[in-house]
Amino acid sequence: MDPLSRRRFLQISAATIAATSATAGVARLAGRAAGEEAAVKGIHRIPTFCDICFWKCGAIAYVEDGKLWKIEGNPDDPLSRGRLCPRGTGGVGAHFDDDRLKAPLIRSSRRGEDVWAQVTWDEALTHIAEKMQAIKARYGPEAVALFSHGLGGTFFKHTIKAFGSPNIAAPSFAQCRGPRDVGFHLTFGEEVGSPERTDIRNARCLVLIGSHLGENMHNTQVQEFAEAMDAGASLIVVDPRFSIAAGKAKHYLPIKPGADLALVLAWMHVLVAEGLYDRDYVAQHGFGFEAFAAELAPYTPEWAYPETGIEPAVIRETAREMARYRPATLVHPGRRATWYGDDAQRSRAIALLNALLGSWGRKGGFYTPVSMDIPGYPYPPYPASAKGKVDNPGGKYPFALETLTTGIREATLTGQPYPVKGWFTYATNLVTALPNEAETIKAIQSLDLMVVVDVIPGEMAGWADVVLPESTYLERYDDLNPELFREPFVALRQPVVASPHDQKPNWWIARELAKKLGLESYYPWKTIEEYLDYRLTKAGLSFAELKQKGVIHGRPQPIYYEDGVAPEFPTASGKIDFYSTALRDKGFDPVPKYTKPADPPPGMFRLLFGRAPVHSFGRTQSNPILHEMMEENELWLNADVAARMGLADGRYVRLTNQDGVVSNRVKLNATQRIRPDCVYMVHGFGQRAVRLRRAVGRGASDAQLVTRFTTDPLMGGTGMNVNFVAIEAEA
Ligand SMILES: Nc1nc2c(c(=O)[nH]1)N[C@H]1C(S)=C(S)[C@@H](COP(=O)(O)OP(=O)(O)OC[C@H]3O[C@@H](n4cnc5c(=O)[nH]c(N)nc54)[C@H](O)[C@@H]3O)O[C@H]1N2
Ligand SMILES: Nc1nc2c(c(=O)[nH]1)N[C@H]1C(S)=C(S)[C@@H](COP(=O)(O)OP(=O)(O)OC[C@H]3O[C@@H](n4cnc5c(=O)[nH]c(N)nc54)[C@H](O)[C@@H]3O)O[C@H]1N2
Ligand code: SF4
Ligand SMILES: [Mo]
Repeated sequence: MDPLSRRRFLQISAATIAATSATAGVARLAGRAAGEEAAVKGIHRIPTFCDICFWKCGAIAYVEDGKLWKIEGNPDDPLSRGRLCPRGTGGVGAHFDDDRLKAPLIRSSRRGEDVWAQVTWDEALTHIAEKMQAIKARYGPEAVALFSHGLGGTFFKHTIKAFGSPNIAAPSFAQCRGPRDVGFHLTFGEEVGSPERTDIRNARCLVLIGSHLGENMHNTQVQEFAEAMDAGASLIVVDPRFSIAAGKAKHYLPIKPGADLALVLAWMHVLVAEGLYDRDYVAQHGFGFEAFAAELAPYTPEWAYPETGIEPAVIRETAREMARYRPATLVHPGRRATWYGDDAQRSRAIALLNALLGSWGRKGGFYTPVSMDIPGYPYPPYPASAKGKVDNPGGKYPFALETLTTGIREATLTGQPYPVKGWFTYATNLVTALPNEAETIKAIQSLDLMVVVDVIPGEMAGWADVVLPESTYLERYDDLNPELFREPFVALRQPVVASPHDQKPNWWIARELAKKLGLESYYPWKTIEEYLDYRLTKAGLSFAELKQKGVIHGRPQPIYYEDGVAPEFPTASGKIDFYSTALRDKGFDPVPKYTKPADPPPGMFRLLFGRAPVHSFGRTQSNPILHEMMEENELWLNADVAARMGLADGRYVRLTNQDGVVSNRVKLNATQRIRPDCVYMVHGFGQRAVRLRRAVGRGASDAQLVTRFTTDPLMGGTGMNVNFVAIEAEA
């Protein structure tokens, strides 16, 4: 494929068509025909940044007479560079959604039953504060845990810390990027972070191991991916499913699910055995290379072949391809790395492969991120907790870098190491985000208080005692975003329209709750504007200017070793740990070793899942615009297998997992684009919340079928690709 058509494919298939139809949907909701906007007079352009996922792309909202019209990328923003992904464009649907939560609710029946009383904010917050004080009096403040995902949780974290609880967690660690960040931390002493410090734009060879960029729509990465392809970069894609990215690959490796560590070990074996690795870089920065190299000896491509299904000649050829372009060869670390339970070691192997290629710190590999220095607000110190965190008793998972959601769930269920009696959840749907939903529901049923702050009446809200309706991101300020990125900048989220009902922004809710809890000294500021202005002024910046532009840029700084960044490796040895004494000292393999994952039982398939370009997790299925673009998910099944089973493409099937859980009906996509030993679906569908009228019952839920998980012994991540399903045609 020539570079131009490659680019067109990416942009058109993944972004432009979807974005165009999103614009049409917006126009319909706003009561206009698409394309008329140029003729409209008196439109205000208000910069802000997106919150349909956590990438935080800078955007410009167009508003006329207080009515939201459309949203586009802010050309001045380094993350969006003037373009939003289709979800971002469809984000206006979040404002217009007629199924939104409109006022605070208190349950007037048993948990899980749908009987509610609408109350005032004062009543709701008084009720919550009383319950929190009762829990504190009986069990201590640590018995209230906060689950919070994304920037909007900043002020809730502040209130809960002031209350005295250190138990604050997000699924983005133990259910997502945790193992990756731990694997890289153990190797280089630093994490990959979000946005990932991947220099995709300048990579001359890009290796994607299950990172399905193009379906995984993290905007900057997808744009840089298209640029790298334009520039003729060589692409190697490893995925049991022929993803959108695989369609652009020079080498597509349809690996047996779960065997990636075997492949990476074999690649490293070839690089070392053939002397193709970056000897100078390794000699200068590496620790324990000899011991590492000795461990690799048995992992030949011939050994890896039966494990991975990838032929030895292909393993050698792709290893040489990576060596050809080093150090501008980027082996992407992935993002949702919670696959099989050996994930931190697999991620460490990916880190080591990058180390052999000399790509960490180098152009076309991993840059060193920079940010603007914006001082925090000076609050009183938080009370110290005598008990400490509840999630990881005795440091059971010694390399957990963040609090474990599933650890808090475990403590809630067992009362060990101490009881947890209140859950406060902000912008996270634990019923679908955590594996084994029955455990989550059991934990919720044991609580004295369950508060959900959300924008829609989703599944989590259904389990709450108190539901607090938040203003959407288009209707509120959030904290500043001085992003760690390839260039320093600070961005502002600000309201572009008013909330349509009695919804309130997070900062207001968190502050009012703190006041009810007698913690007003933690909120010396009266309004969020005052808070933002204080921080910006301390940094020598202007709030007025940021409001007007949405983004203020800092002075460019070097981001590569070759441009003067000093290599620093805050690891056990102070160098790149090819051999990890930190792991050895805790009884783990100092160099990753491969263990074979279990095969599916006869007649069953491994359940795999991922993203669709037009949806975010389970949070957009009821957005009127994005719903129209994709109403339900499909089940990918190998076409030969489907034929053998007598299942025609397009018919509806149901899945039963190894524990007897039966899915909703889901449409079959019989395709050659997937291996015969696994099936695949997009996460976030099959919702049961009846108040989400558009989403309820559409498609099947991977989350309901993920009853099993394998916990990563290093850091407590939950490997979720370990479930098997049987398929039956719908009667
Ligand atoms: N089975 C399975 N489990 C998974 C995954 C998977 O693919 N499959 N993916 C994993 C990954 S990678 C991640 S990162 C996590 C994600 O897990 P979560 O962060 O829990 O994602 P969602 O399930 O989409 O839940 C987000 C919730 O926030 C609400 N929300 C949206 N906007 C706002 C807002 O402005 N304010 C408030 N207050 N609420 C808002 C949504 O309505 C929704 O209820 O899930 C993990 N778990
Ligand atoms: N549109 C959109 N984009 C998103 C999100 C979203 O909700 N919507 N969420 C964002 C978030 S928080 C995350 S964490 C990322 C997740 O996206 P990624 O980290 O890119 O991918 P995963 O969800 O880990 O895995 C999905 C891919 O891995 C493949 N796969 C499954 N098992 C294996 C295996 O054993 N080996 C290999 N090599 N491949 C395998 C699947 O076929 C699929 O292509 O997406 C981000 N981007
Ligand atoms: S990647 Fe898309 S959904 Fe996520 S913040 Fe950017 S525009 Fe919004
Ligand atoms: Mo994630």
